Amino acid sequence: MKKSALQQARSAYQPKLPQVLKGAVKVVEGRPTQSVADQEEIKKLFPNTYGLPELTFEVAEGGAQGKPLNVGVILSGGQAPGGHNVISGLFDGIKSVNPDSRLYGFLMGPGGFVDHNYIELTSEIIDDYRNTGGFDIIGSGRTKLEKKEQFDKGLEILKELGITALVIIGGDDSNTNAAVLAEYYKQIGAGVQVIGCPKTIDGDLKNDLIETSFGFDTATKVYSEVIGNIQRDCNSAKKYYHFIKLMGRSASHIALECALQTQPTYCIISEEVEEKNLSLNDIIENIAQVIVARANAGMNYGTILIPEGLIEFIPAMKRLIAQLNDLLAEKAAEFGAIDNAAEQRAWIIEHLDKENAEAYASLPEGVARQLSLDRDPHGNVQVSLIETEKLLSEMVGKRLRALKEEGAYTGKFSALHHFFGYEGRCADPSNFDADYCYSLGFNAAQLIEAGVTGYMSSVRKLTLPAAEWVAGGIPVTMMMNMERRHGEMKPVIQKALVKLDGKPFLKFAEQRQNWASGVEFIYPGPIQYFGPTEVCDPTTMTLKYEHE
Ligand code: FBP
Repeated sequence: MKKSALQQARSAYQPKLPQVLKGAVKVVEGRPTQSVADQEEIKKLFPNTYGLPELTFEVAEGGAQGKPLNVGVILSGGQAPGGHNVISGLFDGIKSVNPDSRLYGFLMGPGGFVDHNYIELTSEIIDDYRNTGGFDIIGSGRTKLEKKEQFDKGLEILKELGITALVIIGGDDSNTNAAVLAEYYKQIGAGVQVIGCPKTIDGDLKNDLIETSFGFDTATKVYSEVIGNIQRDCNSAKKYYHFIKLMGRSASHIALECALQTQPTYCIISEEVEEKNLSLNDIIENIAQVIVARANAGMNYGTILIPEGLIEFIPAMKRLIAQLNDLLAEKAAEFGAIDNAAEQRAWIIEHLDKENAEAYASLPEGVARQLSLDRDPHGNVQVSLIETEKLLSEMVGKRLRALKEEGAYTGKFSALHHFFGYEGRCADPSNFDADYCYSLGFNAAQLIEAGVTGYMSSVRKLTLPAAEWVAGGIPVTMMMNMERRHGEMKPVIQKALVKLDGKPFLKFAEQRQNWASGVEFIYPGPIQYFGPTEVCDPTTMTLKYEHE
């Protein structure tokens, strides 16, 4: 494989591990856990893996060599920087238990597991991917692992290869599936442990014991770099409003973190829109008023950050999407038989209740159509395909024209559009993500050695130096509640949304008025891998404020 100069230099980086994982460990059991909600239902669905205790590793004396471990690994869902380091940490971790341990990677996500497509990950392969971005070492996919037939089919290949533990690196949906798989294998006595690792740039897989999902740090630094560059361009030419949509399917953690890093003119936080019961028109009016005030002060330029998931948080849209989800799940065949877009639109309007039909009919055709297209395999609307940044700028432009006619606006409005998502998902991991991911993988090997199943690898106290990080595991069932998916109630990991009473949001809310009325842009610049620790190693502002 041909490597860039940076890649060559970076491959020599030795990720930092928590001190506790550097030698033999002992397992300390904490209190038995409860799911975050719907305890009785979740307990019934997970009789073998519900209520397990939290686990923490502590340094042990001596430590004999363990038996070789045969482990399988799957990368599931959207890419996130650091996945390769989870795998290299896992590899080094199982080799530290016994040098004869073996690691198999299932290709292109959970589909590779079901279809028996795999490779053995040797040290030659692993060494080529240390500290690199991307998931290309084995590929990723979004096949939903949920049916007994898939579990049984996967078990055949695990048995054939002598694999007794499977590590699933994924977001909330994939770790939900990991928990279901762990429960099933325990129930049938398959002799296979299942361990999850918290991955997603979206940052919405977190709680007290999973302080952040991996990839969030790097992705937000990449987006902040480019937002900063745009802001400098904007401040130089002073002639454009940049509408910048940022990835993050549901929660607005990415937008909030980027706002804290770059201090844009305006940033929408979806969770606040929902809390304040704002309509699309309210959002437009708020942006238009900021633009009018800036024009009065002689500024016809600025940056506006828009979270990708916004549409689903506007209460009227949320009700519409919920009914659409059920309708399209229940009458999939009938809807699928209509092949003309205009007739599909008419069919939908006819089948929705009055309020939702009106909301649907009022949307620009492209956006309405997006809402009725295929869901991803987990039943989610594919919000990354909806061009919210264009929708908002068009509506703002229209409102400003009306204000101009009334004589209430005298400025000039020129808009440019950007969407940052895929640009950051495969970036080379920052030092933080390189260290965190390697530790998560190494720690997963210790959970396997401890013989547990249905746990997620947990490395915490992340604002301390890596040597002082705390390592252990938390039962995945602890993070679950019941939610409606594809028209049915299902156990799923509860998404962690932006907390409006949390420090990161409060810090943002405290400053945003100044950002809107002046020019307080920050230009963070690119991720640095070599240099002083205050430049190379800081965590996200979100993590910093959450821990203050
Ligand atoms: P995960 O939840 O699987 O980590 O993926 C997150 C994400 O990057 C979202 O931010 C985005 O909406 C979605 O994936 C895009 O999906 P796809 O990769 O299928 O285009």
